[in-house]
Amino acid sequence: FKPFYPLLASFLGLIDTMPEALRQSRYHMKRCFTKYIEQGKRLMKLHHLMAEMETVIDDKFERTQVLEGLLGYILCTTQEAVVIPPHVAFAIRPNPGFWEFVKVSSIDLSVEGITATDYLKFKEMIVDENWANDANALELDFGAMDFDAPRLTLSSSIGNGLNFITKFLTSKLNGPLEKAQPLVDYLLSLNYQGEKLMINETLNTALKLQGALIVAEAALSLLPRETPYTSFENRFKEWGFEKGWGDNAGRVMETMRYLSEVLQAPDSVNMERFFSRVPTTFNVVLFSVHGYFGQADVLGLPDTGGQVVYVLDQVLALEEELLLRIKQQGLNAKPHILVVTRLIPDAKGNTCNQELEPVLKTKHSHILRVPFRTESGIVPQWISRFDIYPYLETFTQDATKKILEIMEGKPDLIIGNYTDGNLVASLMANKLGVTLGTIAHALEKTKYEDSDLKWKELDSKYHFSCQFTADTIAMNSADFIITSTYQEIAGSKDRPGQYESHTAFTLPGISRVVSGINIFDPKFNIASPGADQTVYFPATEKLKRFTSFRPAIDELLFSKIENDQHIGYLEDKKKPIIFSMARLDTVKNISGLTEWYGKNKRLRNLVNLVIVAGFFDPSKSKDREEIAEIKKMHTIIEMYQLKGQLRWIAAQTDKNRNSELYRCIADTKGAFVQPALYEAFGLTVIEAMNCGLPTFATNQGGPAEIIVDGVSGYHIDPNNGDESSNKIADFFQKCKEDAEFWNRISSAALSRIYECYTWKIYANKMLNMGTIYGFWRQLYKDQKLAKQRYIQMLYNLQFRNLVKTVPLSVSAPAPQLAIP
Ligand code: UDP
Ligand code: LCN
Repeated sequence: FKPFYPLLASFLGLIDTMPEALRQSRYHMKRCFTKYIEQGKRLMKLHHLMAEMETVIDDKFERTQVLEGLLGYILCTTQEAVVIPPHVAFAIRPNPGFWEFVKVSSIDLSVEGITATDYLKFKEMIVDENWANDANALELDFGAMDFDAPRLTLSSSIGNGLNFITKFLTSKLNGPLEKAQPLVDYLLSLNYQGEKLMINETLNTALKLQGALIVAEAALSLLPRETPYTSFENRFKEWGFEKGWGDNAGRVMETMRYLSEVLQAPDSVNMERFFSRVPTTFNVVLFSVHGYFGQADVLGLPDTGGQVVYVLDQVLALEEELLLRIKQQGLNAKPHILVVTRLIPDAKGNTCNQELEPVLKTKHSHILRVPFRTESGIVPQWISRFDIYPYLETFTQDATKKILEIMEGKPDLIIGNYTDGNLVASLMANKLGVTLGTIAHALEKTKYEDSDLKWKELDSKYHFSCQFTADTIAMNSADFIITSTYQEIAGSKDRPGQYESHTAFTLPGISRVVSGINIFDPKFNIASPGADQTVYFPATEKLKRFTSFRPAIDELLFSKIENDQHIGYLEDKKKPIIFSMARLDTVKNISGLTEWYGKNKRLRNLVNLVIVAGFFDPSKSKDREEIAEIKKMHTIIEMYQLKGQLRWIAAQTDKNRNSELYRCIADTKGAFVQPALYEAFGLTVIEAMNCGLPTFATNQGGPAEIIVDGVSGYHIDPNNGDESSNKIADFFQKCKEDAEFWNRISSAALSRIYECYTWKIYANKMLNMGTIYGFWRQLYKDQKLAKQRYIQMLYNLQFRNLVKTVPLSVSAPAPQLAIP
């Protein structure tokens, strides 16, 4: 994005105004900068800058003056600063996606605008001077491949790529009819198992197509709407039309009208309508590689959380939408969705050792499991997602072979999930020339502070050198990227987004990524997941309720017995329950919630607390973080004497029973609390709201977008426990005073879900993406190819070497595979 920076600089005028700002409080600033450089080379965050400013300017009024002035604004928009005496370089982010870099001299306070490259070099000086000064250090610049591709310009449009592309296509096809030729060529390329769809060579120019559409529309207008396509199929074929326009005269006429409008004078409404009718997608491959990936008894196993739920629900929704579309297109085709994951011979009693397993509640979808293979044979054991890289290349080859065999040809769409799935999906899509969508769920980079600069410290444990390179490869290979929320891409006013953090970063000694991804690229699309509404439905839908689980749930919640399923008990069973359910990771902050509750007498008087998480015996866990959390929970329970008011239930794997548990909590007029320190999306929030539970969820991450604070639920600040627990207490106090209040929040939560967070909305958007980005990649073929070549070089020369640094897991001889 090099040309972008000067534009932004003049637009915002930051660089021009900084000397003036500094002049305003020159004396104080001089002292501040002297303080900043005092400790030598280091990286400072905004709160460090502010804290040190406070120690230097002790007069509150003067400080306020400095902070209220322009310099204050600049400092407040600083994300980080690099101190290399006598200079301090600032990375400034005035708005989501907009970055500026400036260097200030602490000697004369002179200011210089610098490029991202220079800023990164500055940063590298802290950890590796040789690398920073190496004139030939490897720089990755994906922006250099962008040529004339259109980009969004408004922060507010980020994540709305499909809409932008549709508008852009409109202008691209506008003008003389010949400009629509790429669309004609695209339609000519459509087929199902070799059989042509939509049009044949008779209509190989836009002029011929336009003429034929007029004739066809006139003929259709004479037919009753319900006339089946088969009754006029032969006549249409003679004119050059093939199947796919619709199942009856009415639908065919609508589809033809949309296209006629587009050919006459393209507009984005008709363009979108037309593309949503085009039959392009029948076979879909979804990669979700690390496991355990199964349909039962896997949740709660390491690395196995919401992603599995998401992918399985996605399959149901996609198949349903595909079946509907195919029927409406008048085709006999069968959609086939394959979820491809790794086969784990040592399956711990679940089905992860089966090669092919039908996806429950679907007609044509399967889980395909392909084992990891090394020179010594099949890898029998589970492998952490952080250590998975050495197996992925062979896995891709084996999986591709198997997929082509099962599908009897190439898929129409490939979707990756998480770093490993996205990398494998990229390799396969690049090889086969298939449209590719990627989904991250949660990118790891922003979870650990300065994880790029300090990669060497973390690499033996997390292998971030592989992960960040793989993520960069996948993001740039993808034709479209699906995110669950806006913040995932572009963060918030104060916090950069997960994708945004890949704009410019550095792995000293490996590569300086001067432009890793551009979040203004229209490939980004927000399509939020939902929850399976046949399972997660409101507590008020009494007839549908899964009543058979009631005795078990009663026992779980209210029995006084302590065993390996539950500890603690609820003395006063009449009180409403606040409920939370998550993996027992530090980031989920379940122990934080327990402590807030312990400390807040008012809250303890109003409600009981029920937690579903992990297990109670630390010796049962292999995960260091989880062990620490288990111990912390026991300490808190003891310290605040919570038994009698708290029930801690071990991780629960039955989704039907869990849904009834949410509803039983709703019966107590309780609430769901999601207190995570950071949550990428938060499926439990969606599940709870679907069951009509008022929900309090973290303001750090996705949930802040799902809930409109004070309307459809509440935001809580995980870093301010007192404020959060009081907010929950205020709610229950209010519910005591106004019997209708609970119902109002419950209904608003449901309305919010039905408007924005359903799988139906998701599947519809996703299939439209498959079609429109499929056309888009044909339009920008040359650019796509250039990028692919660059990516291939990066993969071959860089990534493969990084992978060699990841040790293979020690494996016992492979046991017999259980292939049905
Ligand atoms: N879950 C579960 N049992 C548990 C904990 C969680 O079934 O003991 C399910 C929960 O219902 C949700 C998923 O696991 O469907 C967790 O997804 P979320 O997005 O909340 O978090 P993640 O684990 O992916 O970080
Ligand atoms: C991973 C996470 O951490 C959650 O926030 C998401 O809800 C889940 O994946 C599904 O996308």
